[in-house]
Amino acid sequence: MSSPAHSIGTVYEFRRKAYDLGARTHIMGVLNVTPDSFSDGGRYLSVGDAVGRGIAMVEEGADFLDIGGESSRPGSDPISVDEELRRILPVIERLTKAVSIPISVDTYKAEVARRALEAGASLVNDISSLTMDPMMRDVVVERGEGVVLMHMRGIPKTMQERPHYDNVVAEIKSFLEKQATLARKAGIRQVIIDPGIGFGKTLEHNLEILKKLKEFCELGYPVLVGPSRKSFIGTILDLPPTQRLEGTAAAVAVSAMNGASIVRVHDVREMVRVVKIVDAIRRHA
Ligand code: HH2
Repeated sequence: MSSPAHSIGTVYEFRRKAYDLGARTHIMGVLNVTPDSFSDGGRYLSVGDAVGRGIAMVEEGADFLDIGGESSRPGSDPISVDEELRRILPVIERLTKAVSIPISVDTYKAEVARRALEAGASLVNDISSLTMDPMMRDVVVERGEGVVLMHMRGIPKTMQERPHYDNVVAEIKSFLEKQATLARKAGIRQVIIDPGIGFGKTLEHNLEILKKLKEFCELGYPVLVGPSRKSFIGTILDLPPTQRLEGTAAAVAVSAMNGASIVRVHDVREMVRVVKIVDAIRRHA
């Protein structure tokens, strides 16, 4: 019997270019066009500033850009489809013309995803793993080039209220396997999975996920991880989001060493350097 890794493969295609996601650790640059994201909220509110930051991240070495219009930090409230589109569409339209790398849209709303894909985005990054909007699967099948399925316990408003798992890695792994199988059966060929650092997880849960990341890779899908500047780093170091660069670097290094195909980060220039070193060590015979 062939292993899942064999049947799925690591070479995906976006914007007519092949990406061997198993060959090295890829960098996804975060671009939040929001007033309230936990670490870069309010910084890229004008279209010009957001597009400029996107182009800068490509110059710094990003392989993907992830554009979000709604913060999903713990305790955050949803915004309307219209407001989310107003924030992200002009940025996606301009960035798809300005850069050649694939752009993903960070949304769980099918209508937002549909419009973003029409505007030139390739990938949908759905923090709900296609569970929050029943139309999302069809939108990705019809117009998308792939999907990121992320695990979240509950919803952002309440997800950090005493999250509990009997076995955090096994439970998340089995959820992601189920959602990925459903997505593939629906016709989504390019599936990426993400254990969802900080989404309904305690400090201990996040540490266990990063330490045992290889277990998620066993499912055969490329694994994406987003530890960047998150609160587990702040808790350990007692530092605010603006001072979590080294903590992020440590978490990114461990993720890369443990098999992540993509790391989702704010500090692109620095994390490109971190994963280059880790990948060189990994490849060393
Ligand atoms: N984390 C955040 C948002 N989207 N998507 C994936 N696939 N994985 C993640 O870990 C992830 C994500 C939260 O980080 P950020 O976008 O910086 O903050 P905010 O949600 O406040 O905009």
